[in-house]
Amino acid sequence: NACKLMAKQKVALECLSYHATASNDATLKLVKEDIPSAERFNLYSFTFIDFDLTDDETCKATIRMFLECNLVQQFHIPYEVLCRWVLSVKKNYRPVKYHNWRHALNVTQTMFAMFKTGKMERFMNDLEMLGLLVACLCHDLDHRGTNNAFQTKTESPLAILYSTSTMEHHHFDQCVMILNTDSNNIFQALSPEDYRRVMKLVETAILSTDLAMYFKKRNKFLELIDNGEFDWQSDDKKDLLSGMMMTACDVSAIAKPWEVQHRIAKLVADEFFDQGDLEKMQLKEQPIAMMDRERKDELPQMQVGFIDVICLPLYKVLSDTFPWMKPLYQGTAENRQHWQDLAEKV
Ligand code: 5BB
Ligand code: ZN
Repeated sequence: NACKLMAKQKVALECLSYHATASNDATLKLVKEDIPSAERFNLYSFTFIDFDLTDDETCKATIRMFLECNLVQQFHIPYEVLCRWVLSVKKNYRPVKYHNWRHALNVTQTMFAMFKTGKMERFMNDLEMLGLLVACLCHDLDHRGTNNAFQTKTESPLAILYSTSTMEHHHFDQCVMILNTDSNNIFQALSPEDYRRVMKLVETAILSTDLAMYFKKRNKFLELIDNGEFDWQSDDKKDLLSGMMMTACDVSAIAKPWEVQHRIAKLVADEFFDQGDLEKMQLKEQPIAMMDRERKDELPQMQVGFIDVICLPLYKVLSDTFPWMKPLYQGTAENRQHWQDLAEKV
């Protein structure tokens, strides 16, 4: 445990040089500005796209979702604190190719669209909706563009601190750190009981974005569905449902219109290749196919595999159980065809 303490110090020092909360100037500027309507941002649609939004507008879109769910009023979130928190979260994403602030926004927007257009709101109370939106926005905080296996292989301080779900634990830590920073605590008006509950919810939701957790939860979820479950009220059942929804949001780029999916897949691939380069140079190791630039021809086939093994089964069970989620299944099935066509061309 002396080891863990040292690791924790290293992580803290590393982060100190990077972490920053939003400036007062930026916060007050955002506070004064108008927040455009949800329609203007296309927030209710599963085909929302962030490409044409400025950084400023991405913050406003985020705030619009919290307003639209009535969470600001319901939980007495001071508006200035909400603005500062959104800016701080944005600031604590790194400019990596895929796991950046834009990814966080897209994941949050899919959760919002699931609540509203997907009609999942009826299974959640207000505190759970607040927790899930916060979890989505924070779920990849301080991502370095490298995965858990890389942390383990390089014996990074983070891997010493957390041996499983390494990065996900760190994302949650970062989330807590921002909330605990002056005037960033959007949960400040909550009762101690609600505060504890929402933090637990956020933690469970962020940890469930580890793919390893997803496979564990998926089997339990399928068992419930097979037993004809339709009451999602108990805490452990809602944990399962929330976990499935988090993963469904996390990979939802796969369900976007083809041109969008194609462009995002390139970003994912580029980030994987960057890790592969690090493995070649630092570790003198041969990276797996997915991270090997030399094998980029195999990308379409890998996307088909990703869709068949992870995405389609998830969207299938969700849309069979909750019919308004069908657009996610539909979009993914269409993209599968496109990737399959490309795979056969080579
Ligand atoms: C994913 C699991 N991994 C441990 C081994 C590789 N697989 S994979 O074969 O399904 C795969 C997925 C292979 C290549 C991929 O991308 C090539 C560009 C992907 C892939 N992953 N494709 C995507 O469009 C996306 Br989005 C992702 C998600 C990356 C983060 C994974 C987080 C999963 C949360 C449940
Ligand atoms: Zn993510």
